Amino acid sequence: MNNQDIARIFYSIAEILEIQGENPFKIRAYIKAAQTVESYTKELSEIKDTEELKDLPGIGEKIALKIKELLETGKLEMYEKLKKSEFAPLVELLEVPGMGPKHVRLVYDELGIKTLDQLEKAARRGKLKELPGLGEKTEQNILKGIEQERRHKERYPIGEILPKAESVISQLQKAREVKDISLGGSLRRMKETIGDVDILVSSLKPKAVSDAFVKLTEVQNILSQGPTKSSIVTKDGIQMDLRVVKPESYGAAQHYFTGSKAHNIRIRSLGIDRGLKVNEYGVFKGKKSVAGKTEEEVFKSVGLTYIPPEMREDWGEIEAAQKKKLPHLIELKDIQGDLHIHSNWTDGRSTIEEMAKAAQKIGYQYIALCDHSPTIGVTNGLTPERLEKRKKEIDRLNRKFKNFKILNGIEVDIKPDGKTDLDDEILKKLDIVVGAVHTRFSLPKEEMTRRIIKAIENPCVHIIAHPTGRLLGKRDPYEVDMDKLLDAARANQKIMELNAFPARLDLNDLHCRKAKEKGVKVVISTDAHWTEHLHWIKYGIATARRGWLEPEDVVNTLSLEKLLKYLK
Ligand code: DGT
Ligand code: CA
Ligand code: CA
Repeated sequence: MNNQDIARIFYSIAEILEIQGENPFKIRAYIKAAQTVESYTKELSEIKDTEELKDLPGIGEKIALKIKELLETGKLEMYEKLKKSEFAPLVELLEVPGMGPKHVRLVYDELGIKTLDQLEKAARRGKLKELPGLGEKTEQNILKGIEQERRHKERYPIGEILPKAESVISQLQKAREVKDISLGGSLRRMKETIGDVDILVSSLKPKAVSDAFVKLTEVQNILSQGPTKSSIVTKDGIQMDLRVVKPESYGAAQHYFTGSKAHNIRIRSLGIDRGLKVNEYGVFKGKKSVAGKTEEEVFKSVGLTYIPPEMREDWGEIEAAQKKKLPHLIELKDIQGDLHIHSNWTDGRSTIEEMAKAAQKIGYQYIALCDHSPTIGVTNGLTPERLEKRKKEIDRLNRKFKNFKILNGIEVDIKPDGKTDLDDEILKKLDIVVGAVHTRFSLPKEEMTRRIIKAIENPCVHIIAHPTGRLLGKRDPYEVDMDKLLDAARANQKIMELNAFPARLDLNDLHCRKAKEKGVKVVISTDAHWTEHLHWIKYGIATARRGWLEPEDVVNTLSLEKLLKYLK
């Protein structure tokens, strides 16, 4: 039972309780616990003492006992009972945007609807709008929601998949028969969404490896099993494909199964031009193998320098490698600080001091504390009075820390008319102002574009946060003209954020590339609401690398001194 398993069970409990109409506080408690557990970097199974569990945010006495039961027995009695409830199958309906627990109950109680298909049929026949409190418009929204849900279901956000895949890799790694192991496919290329997980192993004893694979506790069912290729579906419904190859083919197989398909086709045709056959077993001249052990060899055999996996999309990387003009992609170690951080002054979970300490531990020189402004409706948005108070706390901490600075910032809401939620007089006093849209996502494209450009033109605003507002797998981006936003950012010397929160990842990869081409600076920020979220920077780095960004394109690679100069 690992953290991901525990989180999945808590989310599932919350959903069933919601449909049962339980007390919202009880439901919140499970959701909070699930969020904590899933993003905690240490495995809970390594914590022996229940008391220690209670130190985690959102985990009290009762939940701690449930975690203990799960870790000790692999089961939770209360959950086993819940799963048998008549409402348990209805959770599928909750995934449809526009279907809250009340609606789910209503369509079940009145029409006996249990599945997405039944819901869709009823909506098409106009049965939903006849129900009390639903109406024509809701019915249409539900239909749209079903369509969106179906589309999103086909792929998973990378943040949901990577921890699970890494856990599988670390388990397989322990098998003696495994020589080398790596991710392949879209996950190795760090695409924002993933269809299935590909894992590649080199071994002299392939059967032992595939046996270990299909016996993992994650496995729900086995789709196929053979010495070189096996596929399973996990309990979360994720397909994982394993390939086992001989050590002399490892590099060629790694290259082939990393893809993308479009990139592979180009490489193969470069091979053909040189009289070489490139496939997953190696690179061959007639029957003779000329490369295959490492990826470097494979690239070299077709006249290329090594291309990092994140770039392998046939988006120009092959031409760049031919000319030896590949960019020097940004890396984790280039990041000097995080410029979009929350604390428990609004909806964050950690204190300012905890956030600062955690950032310092990573090796950062600075963070910018950007709690929310008043109107967005999160708990306790910062009024001018509370901003003053928070400033005192920041000053106190800054006196305490050495070689580290907490910048006094805000994430200020951009209202539908493009004005900021706090007046310029107040914003002017801050070190850094991050503007963001949190409401009225449905504005027409032109209005939304105008709204954000107005914020870009506001001299008090430094950064535009999560510029498309999407939530991967949940909410489509709002309609906005990114070219115009980037042009405005360039003209006003403003910074565009690449939000590393794994459900956001916007700017996306292609936006990053466009920003670079247009000469717009990017900041990679986590939007962390808890110390553990600071590590999500890796998803931002991956997206930036997919967008060909180099350290000099990203402002939070600057030292504190240079950053402060830049912000002025
Ligand atoms: P996904 O799973 O939809 O997120 O995307 P990928 O890229 O992981 O695709 P997947 O899992 O179907 O295949 C893994 C890799 O295997 C893919 O990136 C490239 C390689 N591959 C699969 N099918 C073909 C093919 O027909 N031709 C070539 N050249 N490569 C292929
Ligand atoms: Ca895949
Ligand atoms: Ca696959």
